[in-house]
Amino acid sequence: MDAGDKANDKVAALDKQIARYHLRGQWQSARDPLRPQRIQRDNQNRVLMEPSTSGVPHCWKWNDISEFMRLALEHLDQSFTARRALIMTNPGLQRGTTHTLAAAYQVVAPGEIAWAHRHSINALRIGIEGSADVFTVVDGVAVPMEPYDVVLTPGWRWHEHHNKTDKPACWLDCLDVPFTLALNQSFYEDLGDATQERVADEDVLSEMMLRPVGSTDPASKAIRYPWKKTWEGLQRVAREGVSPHDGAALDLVDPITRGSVLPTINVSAHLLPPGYRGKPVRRSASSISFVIQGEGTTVVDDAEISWQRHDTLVIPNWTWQRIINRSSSEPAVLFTLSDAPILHKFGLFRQQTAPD
Ligand code: GTQ
Ligand code: FE2
Repeated sequence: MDAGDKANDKVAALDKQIARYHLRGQWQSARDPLRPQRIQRDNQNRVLMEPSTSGVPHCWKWNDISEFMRLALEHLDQSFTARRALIMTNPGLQRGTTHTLAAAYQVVAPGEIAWAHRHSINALRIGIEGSADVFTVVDGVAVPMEPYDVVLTPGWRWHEHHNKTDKPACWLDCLDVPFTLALNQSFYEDLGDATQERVADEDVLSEMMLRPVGSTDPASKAIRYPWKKTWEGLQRVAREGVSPHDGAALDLVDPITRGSVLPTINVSAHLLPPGYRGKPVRRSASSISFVIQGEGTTVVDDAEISWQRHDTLVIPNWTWQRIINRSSSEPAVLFTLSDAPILHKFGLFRQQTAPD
């Protein structure tokens, strides 16, 4: 036994002793305590560590989803749960679509009301099948959800959903469930009544223009981003210039802060011209894309994900992606929902592009 072994024995004994005091020596992990899971060397042979990817790339197909929504309508009593939603669980995660965000397709039967509740979790919806008679009531105001409108229910706002048509209505939900649960900050309340008392739109408008002295609330009351405006904006951007990575792209923003629509979720719209081939990019943010029209392929690390209208695909954090429009005649259009606002707030957002 040499001196080194003796020292090791002493360290092992120390490890055991301190464990009884709920302590762990930093020296116990062979790797750095910062514990990123990908260890590499940079071009000067220095240690370079990166986070692992949470979850895997995956695409949920509209063909499957629409059939399951039909069955959910057939088999589920509306009072069974507050919402009839198909939550997309990432095949590589215990919960969530990404490690921060959860997306779901939600269906509401003709004449049905999904009762009023509120939660600290932030949520938004993208209309798929709907009309002016499909609406969410947010803090007493009815907000119509037509196809591809984006409707927000920021944290702790009362909301209930109505379908006053004779056909099932559906939309895509996106919520910051895994993020809020990881912080153990999930608060929830039922209103008790199915529906809220309505307030006049004018009251809300005047609230938007006036702010009590001393109030620091920077949040605007903008709740609805009509598709018509988004589409006009996309076409304008497409004429002005197309990004090498994201097609013609624009962010939906809060009209007062000019920041993301929700504190945790950014919404961007993308138009890929016919034959568009994006260059590789990777971001520390994770994202979920919903296809509005067209057909394409997103190459994520080594996986090729083909998508078409109303499919939803997930791009995990820190994976290389490049996006391709497979059609040589039709544009492809997508919404992308990302957790980038969380990362920006803490100075953690990173983006890398590949050399040509
Ligand atoms: O529509 O209020 O997919 O509260 C999950 C939780 C939708 C909603 C979901 C919800 C909602
Ligand atoms: Fe909700």
